[in-house]
Amino acid sequence: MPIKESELILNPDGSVYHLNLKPENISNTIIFVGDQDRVEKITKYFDSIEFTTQKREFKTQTGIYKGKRLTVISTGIGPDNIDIVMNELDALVNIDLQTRQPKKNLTSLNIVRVGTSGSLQHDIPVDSFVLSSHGLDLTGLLHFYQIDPYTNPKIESAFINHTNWHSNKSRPLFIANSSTLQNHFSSEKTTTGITATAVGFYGPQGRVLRLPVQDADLNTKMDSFDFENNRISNLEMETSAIYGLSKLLGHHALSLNAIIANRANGTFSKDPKKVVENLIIYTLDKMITL
Ligand code: R1P
Repeated sequence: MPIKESELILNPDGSVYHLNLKPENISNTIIFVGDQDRVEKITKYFDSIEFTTQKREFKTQTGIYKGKRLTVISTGIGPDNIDIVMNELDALVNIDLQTRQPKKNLTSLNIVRVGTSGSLQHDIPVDSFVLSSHGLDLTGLLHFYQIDPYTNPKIESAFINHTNWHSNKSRPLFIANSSTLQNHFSSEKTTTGITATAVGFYGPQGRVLRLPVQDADLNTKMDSFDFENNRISNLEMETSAIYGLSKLLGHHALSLNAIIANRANGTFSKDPKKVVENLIIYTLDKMITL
């Protein structure tokens, strides 16, 4: 049965609905950024750019960096956008858009997020790079899929007990990165840790302006969580969704984070643009040999 028009929506030119992309517009090696203005901060290093499009917060450019064809896409903020980006990218490579049937031979994309993030640990300072070993999903998104085979119940139960996690909130999930990409991108310049992914910027990350939060101690409890020497290093809004959907769809994913704030000691980078720039250059140079 072909996938119905209401489920896989295509634009009149045949491109996928939100990303405005056709299969030929993307490389199998993709960089995700949050901010659409960060796309050109990456592609300004390219030798050539063959394709550019933007719809809403989803800006895409594809080109050549030192002989390697790469695509850079902005995902906007949050896991809800990741649901759109991952499903539509997968459709581009793994569904025949003419027949609306899944392909027999599936393609695995390599996806690396270059993000900004706040550290939760005193000893992971601003201006450093964190490579996410796992995404700790606090968003609930992945429970809408058949995610069980990719979860880690032991560490999840330990986290639930440690934080006295409220049963009204969705069960936290620990989802691993691609070990192949971890091996390729880790170095003495990166600190490896678990990245917690929140579903919002304020309450879900413990920021109080006028609204009290359900658990005011959650960040402190995350900070002190330690499961067999695995610590939660940082907090942002996309990694676990990228990891979970990549596992489900058969893609390889890694999240690299420029630490611009340290929530444990209250510091903020004096030059956040510089640390992001440094991470971009680091990532691009590793991409060449991927
Ligand atoms: C919040 O300000 C945004 O910044 C962080 C969070 O994950 C969230 O998307 O990442 P990006 O700079 O990659 O968007």
